[in-house]
Amino acid sequence: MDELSLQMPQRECRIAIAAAEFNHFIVQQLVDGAFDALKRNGVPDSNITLAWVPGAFELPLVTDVLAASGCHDAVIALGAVIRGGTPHFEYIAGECARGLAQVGLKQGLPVIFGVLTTDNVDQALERAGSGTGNKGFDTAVAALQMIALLDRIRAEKN
Ligand code: INI
Repeated sequence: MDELSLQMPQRECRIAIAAAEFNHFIVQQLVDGAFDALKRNGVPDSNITLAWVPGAFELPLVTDVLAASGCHDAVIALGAVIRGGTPHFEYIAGECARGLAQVGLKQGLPVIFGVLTTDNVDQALERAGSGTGNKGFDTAVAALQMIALLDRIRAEKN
């Protein structure tokens, strides 16, 4: 059996983060969590590109451009879509998730979904806290794990 377990990359990594400005007070905490996880796993700030977009709806396009640039090993998309009284939430959250999934498949690069979709601000804050309760931190770990996994699968193929 050839088991490919989750590991950290054995090489230098370059990471792009696309972050939505909407609900900035939450998204900034996700960004901080992602930077923390990347630093703890040996990725220097100089290897990280951070691009702010107006809202979650804009994340797929900028993620696509970052992924296509060839300058990054993974793109992390961070945002916070919070349910209001209208169907707006479903359109923004749905299109954002769909668009990001398409970018990853099209570009063959890990695109990591770090967009909170919550019913209220309290639920979002719970997921943007410090340490292990921070989804930004988790997405950065997932990005590195995916880079390592794809490296090993692609090396086996060659
Ligand atoms: N964008 C978000 O990132 N989160 C939200 O909760 C949100 N709400 O609720 O409207 C939101 N809207 C803006 C949207 O993402 C676009 O920036 C805007 O529609 C311009 O295209």
